[in-house]
Amino acid sequence: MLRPQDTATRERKNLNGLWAFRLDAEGAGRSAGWWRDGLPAAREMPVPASYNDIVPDLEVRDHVGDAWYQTTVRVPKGWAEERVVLRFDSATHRAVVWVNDTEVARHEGGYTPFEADVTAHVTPGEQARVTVVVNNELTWETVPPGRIEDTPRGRKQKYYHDFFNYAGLHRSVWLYSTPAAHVSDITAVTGLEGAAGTVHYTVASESAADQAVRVTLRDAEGVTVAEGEGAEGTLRVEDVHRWAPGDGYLYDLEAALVASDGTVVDSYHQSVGVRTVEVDGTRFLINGEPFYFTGFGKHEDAAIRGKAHDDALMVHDFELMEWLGANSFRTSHYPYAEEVLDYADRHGVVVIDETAAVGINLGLAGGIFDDVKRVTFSDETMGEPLQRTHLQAIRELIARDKNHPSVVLWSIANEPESDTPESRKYFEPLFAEARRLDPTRPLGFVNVMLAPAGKCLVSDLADVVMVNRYYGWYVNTGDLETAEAELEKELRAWAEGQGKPIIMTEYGADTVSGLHSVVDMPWSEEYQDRLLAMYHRVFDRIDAVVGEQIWNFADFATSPGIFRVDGNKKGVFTRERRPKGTAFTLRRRWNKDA
Ligand code: GCB
Repeated sequence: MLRPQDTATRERKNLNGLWAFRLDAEGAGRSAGWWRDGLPAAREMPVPASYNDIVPDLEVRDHVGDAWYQTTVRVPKGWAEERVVLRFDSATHRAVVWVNDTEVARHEGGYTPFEADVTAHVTPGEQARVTVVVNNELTWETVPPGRIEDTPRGRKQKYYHDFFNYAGLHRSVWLYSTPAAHVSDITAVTGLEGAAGTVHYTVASESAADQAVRVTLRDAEGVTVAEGEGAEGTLRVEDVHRWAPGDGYLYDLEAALVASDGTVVDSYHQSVGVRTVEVDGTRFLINGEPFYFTGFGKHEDAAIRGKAHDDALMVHDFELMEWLGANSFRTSHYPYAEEVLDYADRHGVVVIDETAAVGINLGLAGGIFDDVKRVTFSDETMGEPLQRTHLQAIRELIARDKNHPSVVLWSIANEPESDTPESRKYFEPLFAEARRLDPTRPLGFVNVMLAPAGKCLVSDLADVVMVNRYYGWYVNTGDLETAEAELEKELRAWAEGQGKPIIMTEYGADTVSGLHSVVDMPWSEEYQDRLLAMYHRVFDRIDAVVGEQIWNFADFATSPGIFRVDGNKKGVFTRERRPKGTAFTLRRRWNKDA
């Protein structure tokens, strides 16, 4: 699905702003037809934003069920001959959309876009009413999964992941136009042949028989460097400027649909970074050169706005990562806004791109997130329906992000159960589908401490070993000496057992900003600093370790619990993005000039 663009043949109108809003825990709106009659007793709600923290009311914060949004938009007069499309960059976790009285779209999954051709339902020059009901329930069939409990105080959402279940319209909403005949998808796969680069392109379109595809590749100065005819082909660029970590050089691939008389019917611009990615033994290669990941697991998370995309926050986070010398991050634990990947493309930041499949592990849940111990994979819990949703989530992630040069590795789940035959059966088809959809990128999942080297039955399906480890925090708490020995032993076992590159995708310690101690005291700033330094010593002793991504970039909101003090505090920055002491140590490790 191509994103809305302003081009010579397309226009877009952003629908962000204040919408009418109404929670509907009883589900009354669907039977009463609120899309027809308007939202009763509505309040105003910003889009994009999570609704949870906007209103100082626990009923809103902990709402379970439907939330209705409504606005009106005037369709530009000039779109009379055009195809008109309504697009949601995301709706967390699912939505039904109406334009005026007609249902136009339904979508499952909170972090990928969806759209509807609404040409037949709107009149250019006139207003249209847009209504969307967003539902935030997590069940055994959703990604991420969860469970709803009936309590005397109403329905309560339980889930098995460690971040707050923010919901609402988190990203932009667009109305946009395309010509009736239009380019509908572009795939660009790049390669290197010595100093030359290749761009294999495939352009899908809905077009008439006498219309042909023409592609033009321009460099960053706008100079044409290659041209092609037809829906598929390979372009060659001599002396190519490669996309590389720290050098986000992009070419512009214009795909045009051209009529037999030479008229350009539609034109779409796709940016392309020419680079290769591969795994060779225990090395992770970008453009044939070994790459070492430094950076973080992050969250889309901030005060007030929750999980909403925000350009100011995004640029600030990237600037802080650059200040530290971080070269990469993981989109833990869901696909981030597309603006984030665009920024990473332009700035040469490397991304591990993850689905929203987090919490597929009831072994972790017992006692921490849940009061009862349950079996992860079963007909009563996580079974085939979840697997189907997960497959769809993988398809939508790869379809959305396949052209981003910054994305070098897919992560198809975070910390699932992976040490049982059932888990292997669950994951085999997921790996197969991801490989079929994108044979060009390495593939992996993030392994949990409960399934260490030798016990994990899923890792051999992956190209890279990604592990989250908490030696010195959840185990060996306060004892960094034992933690160091245990960590080294396990990493060596992974290196010998798998012979693949290892990325430590999480390690860290909860740290209260301003708490100090002269001894190894968990929660203090010094303990975080010393724990990270201990991990770094171990990584530097093991060749197969090709990456270190600290948990977490910043403190973030979680559901309330006795393990969390106003959220998870493993950030190197506070939630307000103020540095903890360890930021300065990291800056010296990662940014050799600092
Ligand atoms: C993990 C999870 C992450 C948690 C983290 C923690 O392993 O992947 O979502 O926030 O541990 O701090 O416990």
